[in-house]
Amino acid sequence: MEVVSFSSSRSAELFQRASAVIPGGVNSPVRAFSAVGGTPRFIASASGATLTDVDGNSYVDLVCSWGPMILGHAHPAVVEAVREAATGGLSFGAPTAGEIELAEEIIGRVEPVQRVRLVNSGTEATMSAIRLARGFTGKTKIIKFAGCYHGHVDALLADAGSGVATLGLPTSPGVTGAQAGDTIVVPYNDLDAVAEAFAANQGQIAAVITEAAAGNMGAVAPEPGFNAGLRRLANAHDALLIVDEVMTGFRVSAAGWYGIDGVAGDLYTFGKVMSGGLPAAAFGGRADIMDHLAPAGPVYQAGTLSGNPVAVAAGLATLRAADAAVYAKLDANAKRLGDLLGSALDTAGVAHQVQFAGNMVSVFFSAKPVTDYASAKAAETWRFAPFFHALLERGVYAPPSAFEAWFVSAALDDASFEKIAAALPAAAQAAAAATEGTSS
Ligand code: KE4
Repeated sequence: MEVVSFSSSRSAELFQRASAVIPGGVNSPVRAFSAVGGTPRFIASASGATLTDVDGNSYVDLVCSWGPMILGHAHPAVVEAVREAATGGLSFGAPTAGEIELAEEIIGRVEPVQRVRLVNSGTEATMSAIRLARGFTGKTKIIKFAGCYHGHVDALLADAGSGVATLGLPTSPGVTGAQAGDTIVVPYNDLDAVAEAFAANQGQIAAVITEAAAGNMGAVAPEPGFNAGLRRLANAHDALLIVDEVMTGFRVSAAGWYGIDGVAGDLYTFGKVMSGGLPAAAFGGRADIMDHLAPAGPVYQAGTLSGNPVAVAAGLATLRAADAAVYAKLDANAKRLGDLLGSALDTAGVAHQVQFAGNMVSVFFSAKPVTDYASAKAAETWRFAPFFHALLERGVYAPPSAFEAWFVSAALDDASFEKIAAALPAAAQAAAAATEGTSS
């Protein structure tokens, strides 16, 4: 498929103007295209599986706002629910019936969740879950996995210390050694490293936090038995298991990753899909733990807009429209995308892995499977930028980073896949032709 005349001049103008008033020109770093270079596209509107940018270019959307838009954009039932809620008032700072319904919807889907607290972002959910785990257990240390991202929580912006079981080091200026120092970072899919960390920190570990299936190093599924092993180790060491389903929740099945592996966490974090694309997220879990939260208990947590009625309406409408047919479509669309990616890259003769974590997909330019962050970083990531831009110029909007999952929606149709299939040969060729150090 030849490149149509994709102008991005209006996006470029807006990016320049944005950069004068917003750090990096964006309100979340990944949107700046820093990992792939070029001009981020400023989006004017979206409908179904299509994004339209300010230059009038349309794209098949494989980012879905980083997960939320499982029904596709501007789904009529969701837009109507938002319109109706908004005409009744935008925010009250007082409880509403909708918050109960959303909590009940989550509880009804994820069996280990008995109580839910609504918040405004995944970061707020994981930050609060960590505080609650520490408050409930009276212990301070947290185990997390390299390559797993749980939002920009100080305690979780930590890298592995010198030894597997040693204390974490800040990954960002502004995070103090003390804040990162209670976090132990170990390799993903490595139960021995987790056991070693517990043994070296006897009686001090409040919780292990893990992405139910990793999506933030690219899609890397937990190896068979990994999550069950975390459950066993947490039990053996009287620690909590926090399962971060912000990305997988209500996407990879009606019950998220729990619906796939049945491993019960003590606490869960949710976001994205349950928000319908508006600012809403949640954490929840065992009643005996959650009831330690203020005002029922002593662990403080609060939020002016938590449970916002318009965001709750969007989340409820999304979850209620996400029936078995939608989840079947998501799975089928992920497989169809993966098959097209694999076939095009095979034809171009470039070593690659198309990997799935449920219906989350990623492409790694690696000759062997990626099982953790070290192997994700060892891939020929310099092939990704030319691959990404060749897709973008042909109307396919993939995540602008080699370390992200690709997200399908139920709105993808034959025309969407024809456009993806037409763009892939040139993109695969661009990846094959890339040489280390030349791509942006
Ligand atoms: P937010 O604070 O961005 O709503 O959620 C943080 C978060 C927590 N847990 C998991 C498993 C997540 O994937 C996220 C956020 N995901 C990224 C995508 N890699 C959001 C995109 C962005 O940062 O702009």
